[in-house]
Amino acid sequence: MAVVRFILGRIILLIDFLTRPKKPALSAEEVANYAAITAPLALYEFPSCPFCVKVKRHFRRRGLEIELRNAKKDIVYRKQLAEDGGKLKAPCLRIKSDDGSHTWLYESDDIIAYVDSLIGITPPAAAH
Ligand SMILES: N[C@@H](CCC(=O)N[C@@H](CS)C(=O)NCC(=O)O)C(=O)O
Repeated sequence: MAVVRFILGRIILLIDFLTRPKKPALSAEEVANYAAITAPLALYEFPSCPFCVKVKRHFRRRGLEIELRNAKKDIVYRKQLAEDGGKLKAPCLRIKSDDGSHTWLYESDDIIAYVDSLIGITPPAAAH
């Protein structure tokens, strides 16, 4: 099972590499603005997890540089994710508040919606 997971993970990384979305052309002001917005954020990830890859591709598509923390390899990040976040599950976005406390946001779709909301992009209203 571990071998199958390993091979699938490699395939996911290869497909991601071959089809990686282009970064948008941002003005210097947008780059500085986005850097300030994303400074309090860190994405806890398992690098070959398809949900993590989806989120990272979205960051790239938007031109967002968000710190990545490999919770598969790094035992400190792994412990933080499990104990402070509450679940050893990825992706998870750690959001630092002004008072130094952290909020942990799980679910790839919620992370995508959250970062979009930070840069003023709201999802289209659902059709009725
Ligand atoms: N619905 C979640 C699925 C995330 C997920 O299943 N991640 C896997 C890695 S690919 C995981 O962390 N599994 C461990 C667990 O569920 O406890 C999302 O979209 O983020």
